[in-house]
Amino acid sequence: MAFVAALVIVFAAVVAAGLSSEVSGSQNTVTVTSTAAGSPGAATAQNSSSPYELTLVITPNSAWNSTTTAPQFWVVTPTGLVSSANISLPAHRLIQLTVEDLDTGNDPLPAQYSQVTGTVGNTEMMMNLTAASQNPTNSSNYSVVSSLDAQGQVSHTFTIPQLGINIPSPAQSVEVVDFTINQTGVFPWQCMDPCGFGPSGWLGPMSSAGWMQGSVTVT
Ligand SMILES: [Cu+2]
Repeated sequence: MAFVAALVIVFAAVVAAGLSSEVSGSQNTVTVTSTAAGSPGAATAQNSSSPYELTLVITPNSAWNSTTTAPQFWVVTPTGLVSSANISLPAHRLIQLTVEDLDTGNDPLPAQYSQVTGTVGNTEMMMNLTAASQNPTNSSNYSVVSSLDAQGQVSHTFTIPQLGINIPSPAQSVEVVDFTINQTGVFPWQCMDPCGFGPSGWLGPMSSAGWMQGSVTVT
């Protein structure tokens, strides 16, 4: 139940961070508790004896231009959202990544990217935001999964191909995973679910840093 309790805190942070203005008074406290120091460049700022925490949020309606919106990955920090174009992570240390997918639609994607890979157990803890918002202490709203339905259950992925890391997320969900990167370098990250523009879905956000791709610098 401790993990469920932790996810309830994450859920509270999601609400505080973006879904509701009613709880703005508690935003500072909640945000610091669950998303501390995920900012680029802050890879060594957290207590190194505990997991390094990185929180990403996918906003569904960022302004692509004056007439078009698109989904966009952001890094959540105690002081707000910052670009996901360049994400810093520590090498040789357990990383706990939370992906908050606030998007509302799913798109088919290649089956291999519906698998959870590169995480502890090759699994992710997945929270159904809709169900959990109605019954947050019901543990059945939090499931550990190793794969999703490639045809109808994936909204986006956070994928680092060179590291074998693939984390698929359904619309309106929160994922929590643990992984360790035992090398240093700069590695591209990419959403593998064609959520952009054009016939292929790969134009626009899918090929733009800070939207559906970017780089991860591991030091
Ligand atoms: Cu995407």
